[in-house]
Amino acid sequence: MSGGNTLLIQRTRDELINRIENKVKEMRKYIIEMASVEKTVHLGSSMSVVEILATIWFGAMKPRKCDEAPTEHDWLILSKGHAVPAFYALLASAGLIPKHWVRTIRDIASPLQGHPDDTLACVDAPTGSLAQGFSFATGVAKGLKMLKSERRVYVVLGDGELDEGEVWEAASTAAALRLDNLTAVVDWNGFQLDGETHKVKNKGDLIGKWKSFGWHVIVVDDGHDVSQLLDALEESKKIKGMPTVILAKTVRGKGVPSIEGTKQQRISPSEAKHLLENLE
Ligand SMILES: Cc1ncc(C[n+]2csc(CCOP(=O)(O)OP(=O)(O)O)c2C)c(N)n1
Repeated sequence: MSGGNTLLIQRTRDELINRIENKVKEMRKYIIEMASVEKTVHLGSSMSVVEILATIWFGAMKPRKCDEAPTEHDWLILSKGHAVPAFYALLASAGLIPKHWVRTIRDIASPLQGHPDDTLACVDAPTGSLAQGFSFATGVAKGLKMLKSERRVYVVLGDGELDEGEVWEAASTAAALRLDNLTAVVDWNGFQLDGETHKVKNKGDLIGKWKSFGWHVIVVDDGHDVSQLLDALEESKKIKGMPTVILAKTVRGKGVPSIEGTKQQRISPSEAKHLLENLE
């Protein structure tokens, strides 16, 4: 490859990273805005997954519309459905829902409910009961293979979610079916509702577990680093004959100092308002 080409590729990549980082900033504001009007949103869980969702959507998936046939787009399934504010923020920053909708979150009449609901365009699967989104993703990946579609499935899980037996049932099925069109990303923030994941139920050797289930494993040391995530997602597309899991180390509550790196999910509406006023 000529030096000029390498430079061009580097510049295109830098521009992409820059674009995603700008989306990330915008998404964080929307999430805090949601927390300022509705204190029950899972703020910590949403803030930890922002870069993961933005990098999948803007950096790995083929640009998509929301009204395409299921075989004609890559899928994104948020198996940790309680973090849906991050997904709504993604849709708002992509211009796929009106921005003012974020202030209606969880209102009984709002299209933005507390968990993903596929009556909303661009929600590929209704989730919320942990692990079910992952099983669903496995089924979709198998379906796409049967239809000889080139499309991929991305599914995002929490590390606490891995306590669900159903996750491992689906993991062994995906490996047995050699679903190399499936990329799972684990938002490895070290916390679940009751506290630190290793104290609630020791997860042991997570890397070894996924490997022994027949998955290609990639560890991302900083799951808030868009460049590292992009590399991992690119690598997952090249793996043949087995599904890939990306274990991305993140910080729960990233960007909200009072709850960062804790199990806390909520801040007061006034703290949210204050944060919003001071965000860049
Ligand atoms: C089957 C099931 N059991 C319990 C819950 C309640 N619940 C919602 S969030 C959560 C913790 C999830 O932790 P983790 O997967 O680590 O995600 P994080 O919030 O850290 O992003 C639980 C137990 C649920 N949604 N589904």
